[in-house]
Amino acid sequence: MTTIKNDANWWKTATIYQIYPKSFCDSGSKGTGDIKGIISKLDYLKLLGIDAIWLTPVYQSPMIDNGYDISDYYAINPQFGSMADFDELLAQAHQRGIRIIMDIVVNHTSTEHHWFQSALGDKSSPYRDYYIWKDPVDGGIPNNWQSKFGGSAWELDQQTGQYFLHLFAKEQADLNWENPKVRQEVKDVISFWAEKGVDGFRLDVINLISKQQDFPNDDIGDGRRFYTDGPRVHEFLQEISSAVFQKYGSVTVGEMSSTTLEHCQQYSSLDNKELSMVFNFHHLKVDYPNGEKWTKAPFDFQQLKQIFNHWQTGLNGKGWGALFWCNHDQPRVVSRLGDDKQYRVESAKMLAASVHMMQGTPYIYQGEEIGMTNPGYQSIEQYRDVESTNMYDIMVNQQGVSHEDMIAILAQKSRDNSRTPMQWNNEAFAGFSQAQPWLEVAENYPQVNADKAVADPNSVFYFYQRLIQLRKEIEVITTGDYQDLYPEHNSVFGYKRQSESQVLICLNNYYGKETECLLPSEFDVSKAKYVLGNYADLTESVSQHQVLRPYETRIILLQD
Ligand code: TEU
Repeated sequence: MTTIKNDANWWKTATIYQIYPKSFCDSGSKGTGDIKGIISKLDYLKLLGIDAIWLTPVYQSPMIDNGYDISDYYAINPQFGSMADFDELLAQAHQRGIRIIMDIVVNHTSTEHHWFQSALGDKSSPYRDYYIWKDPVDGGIPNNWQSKFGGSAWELDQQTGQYFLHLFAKEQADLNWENPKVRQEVKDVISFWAEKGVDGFRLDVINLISKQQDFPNDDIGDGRRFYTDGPRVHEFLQEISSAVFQKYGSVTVGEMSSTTLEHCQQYSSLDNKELSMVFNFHHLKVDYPNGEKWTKAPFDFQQLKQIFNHWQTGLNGKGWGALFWCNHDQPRVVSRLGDDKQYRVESAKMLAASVHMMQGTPYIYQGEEIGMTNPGYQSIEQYRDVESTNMYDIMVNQQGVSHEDMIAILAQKSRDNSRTPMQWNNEAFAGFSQAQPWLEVAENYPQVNADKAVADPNSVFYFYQRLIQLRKEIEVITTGDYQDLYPEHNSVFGYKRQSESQVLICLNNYYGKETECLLPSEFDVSKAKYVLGNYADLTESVSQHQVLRPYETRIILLQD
């Protein structure tokens, strides 16, 4: 039996695997995944070699936003199983040396939460001040702030005539963090899960919790500058951290929406006063021309390199970042930046190496390790995501975008691209469930599935397994500084990591055509060796002149 090592910094050499339970594995025939299904796949995850699981929300929820609308923080949604199932998952994972990180959504609750139900329509409710209420301005909405899912961020409470704030769906009411009782509730919730033995927490949109209290109209934007990295956010995080995270030794990762490097240096500062590490999304906006997500566009390669450079150099020695391409809100990276047809395997591996060799903690989103692709849905009826269906309505029915154009945009940008059922094998419904799944399986499951990947030594799966091992074997991957070697190159993304005793170079060709580059002249190729690549025939000796084949990646190590 493997046990969990008691090492406070375990997460600096760890790789974390994200599970979206609704789409991972159905132990029965509901068409939706569950906790028992996850337990049945722990050996698969052990083989991959991951250190921890980040479990997206499994709490009681009406599932308007698939669990990011929590109606009871202390209960498991029966759709996923019972508290006994959860306890079993925790025990079984720990037995295999795998830690569990829970998703905590405390910027907002579901409007079905009993706090909100009591607050709605009753100004004298003890829970009224748990939420953010404003009187109408000029007979209408209090300001022009926009919901992240489209439309106004304010919804009218008919009975009292006041509006409540919802930065996400109207069924997700923002909590009022100015109220100390709310902060106490949050501490209680997190303590409950920490007491159970949960190892850490992923904090949903945690940099949005502190709103500028005059709630001004935003003449130049959608309001985000008045609540992103807001006035009291660091104070609030320090309060929660000293009361709970530090007490239990929990690892924490904050999801930071539209944040800045300066704020992230503080959120994840090495003195551990706030959080262990941060997710930022700037590198995933390189296909949002002028910041616009809802348009079909190629990605900006130069911008991608600049963003990585900015964050890698800026966090080194100051904070800690999460390394990732995919999650349940992002399209599949092999479809987005790679070639999901001719070079699916090569480009999936190259993209993996490009982020796994950086400084930070890598996250793998379910299915990424077998190179799963976007499903290429052709009809609006195939989508389930609240953001996608809202945006379809706004853009097609209100803004006059054509149905065909919107279908093409959704096929590139929708969050459902990553939420399709995990492809386990070539049986019906990809082995995800015995019944029709809640969201259609991608058609390529007979070719792209976990069984096939595990049986093939050259699969994407074993490449990820090797990357996870390398992080534990080669110290410079964790500690080294970062330098972009070819900032001007139009197809190579190559960087150098350097510590006192090791130098590692990671070369990546981001395109389907052969290209070349020169290793830096001070790099002594006679002492260097290839550690990993995605083509079979890498020679023993490393040459200064590097010719990279389509989507080729090469990891080169030099040590004394
Ligand atoms: O997401 C936060 C968030 O702002 C986005 O990733 C969002 O989905 C995207 O910008 C929309 O274009 C988190 C969760 O990861 C997401 O699933 C939830 O829907 C959201 O918070 C609300 O809880």
